[in-house]
Amino acid sequence: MSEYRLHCFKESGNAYKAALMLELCGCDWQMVWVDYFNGGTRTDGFKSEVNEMGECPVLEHKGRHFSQSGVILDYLAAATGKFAARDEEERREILRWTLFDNHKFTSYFATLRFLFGLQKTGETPVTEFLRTRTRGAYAVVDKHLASRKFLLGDQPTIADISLAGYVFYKEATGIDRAKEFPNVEAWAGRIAALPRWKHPYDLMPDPA
Ligand SMILES: N[C@@H](CCC(=O)N[C@@H](CS)C(=O)NCC(=O)O)C(=O)O
Repeated sequence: MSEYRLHCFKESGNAYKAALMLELCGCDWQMVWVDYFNGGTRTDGFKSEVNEMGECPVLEHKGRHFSQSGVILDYLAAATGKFAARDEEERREILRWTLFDNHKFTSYFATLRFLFGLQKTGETPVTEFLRTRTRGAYAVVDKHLASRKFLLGDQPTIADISLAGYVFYKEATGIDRAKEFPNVEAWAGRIAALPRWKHPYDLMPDPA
């Protein structure tokens, strides 16, 4: 058995944050596929044995379970020493961007993609609301990245890995990222150029 086990599925960008970190750090890890689209995260067994919150990702390491991608990234940064804060100020800055990501940057985009790109709801008041909120969050990050290579400066940290959760999926959202948010587009290219980078659909394949 691998040192790390990650409960995940390929469509989950939140799970991708953890999978990408494990892969970029060269960790010995394996995926435990979760059948999310058939209710796999909502069963009593999953909630009692894996994660009471009923969500992926969940990281197993040394007999412990960790949920919430931000916590998993923090744990792995401490365990590997990679993509970590170098001082207290950076630690707070990583926390600031990770909270913003979980509340807005990932959250609105992921819900919009789920409805519009995967469930194919078509245009509804909800998708219009989510697209407006996504554009607002992306504009904040685009402006911040106008003068930096990565969120904290020249080096990527777990803050970048958190915000990168959903930026490589291509399902329709009605947003043209390259045109509307060129700095986010360029930053995503820099993440994809990191050694060992893989697309979420290659990193977390469905079981054979
Ligand atoms: N803030 C959480 C979000 C996790 C989350 O929303 N996971 C989704 C998959 S992307 C999930 O498992 N949802 C289960 C459900 O809604 O039933 C994190 O960053 O880990």
